Amino acid sequence: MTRTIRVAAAQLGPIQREDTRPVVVARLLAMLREAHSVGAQLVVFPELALTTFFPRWFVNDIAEADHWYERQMPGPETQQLFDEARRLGVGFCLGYAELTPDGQRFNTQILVERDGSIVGKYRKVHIPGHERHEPDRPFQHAERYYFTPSPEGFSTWRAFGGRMGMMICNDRRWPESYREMGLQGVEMILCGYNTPIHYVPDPAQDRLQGFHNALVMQSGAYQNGTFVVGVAKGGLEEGVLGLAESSIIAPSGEILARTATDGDEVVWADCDLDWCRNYTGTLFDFDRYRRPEVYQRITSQRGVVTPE
Ligand code: CDT
Repeated sequence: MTRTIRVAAAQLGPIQREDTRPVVVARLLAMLREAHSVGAQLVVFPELALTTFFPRWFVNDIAEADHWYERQMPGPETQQLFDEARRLGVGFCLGYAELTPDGQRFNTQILVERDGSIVGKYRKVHIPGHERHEPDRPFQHAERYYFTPSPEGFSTWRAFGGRMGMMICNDRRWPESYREMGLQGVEMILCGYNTPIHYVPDPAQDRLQGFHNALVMQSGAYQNGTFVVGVAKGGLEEGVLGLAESSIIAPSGEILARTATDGDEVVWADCDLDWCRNYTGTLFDFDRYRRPEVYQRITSQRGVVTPE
């Protein structure tokens, strides 16, 4: 019996500041239906999929930003997505800004099963950018002001007939993210992203954004014998160009499907989860070949310490 899941990457084009939740949810619903019409069982949406990427603006009083966050999930404006998922029998993964009842702010992603139930919630671990207003920048990337880094780390969930994991945007650049899930037997990692093409601290990296995006996700997939589904919010959003190039990557590291535009676009691939064993049972048989006893710096040390 094969464990093949047809997964869709539902890339979003830009969401402008004035776009309301109902307008955005209608776009998500259209892609959910399109993915269902081609037989997808799971639809992956990007990071912060309900709003524009608001950390590009700074507000002195963070309460002024409360309207970008969800206090409930599902809430009155997102309930429709859950209802439609249940009606169609298609699951989804959705990124959004979360404001908890005790006032904590997280960059969050949920996994919803085909019956409309939430099976997993992940809060972003690696928060990039800066904490304070940097007026000399052409645009802000103040994620470290708007979001608390999750203390919960990386989990995996049994769902869609396999073991699923989640990470968000900047997490995909860190090998620890994949390995934490690899050590839990992950078979498919779902990752939404918002990646400005212009990297303000070092513009020499701008031309490499697409290369680095593929490099980290393809190597993370291969080195951990897992599928990776990377889904962008791309295109020109409030004057800032975001990388598109959403992709579905096999445990071999090969790209199975990739978007061709930087707008709303659905691409899909059939993912046989048993393919993972070809890697986790051979070259990357962790139990046989890993050497955690000589990797101690990885968890005991944060920054670089140069030996004398
Ligand atoms: N959203 C997000 O995490 N974006 C980052 C941009 C890094 S530059 C501040 C990324 O890694 O793509």
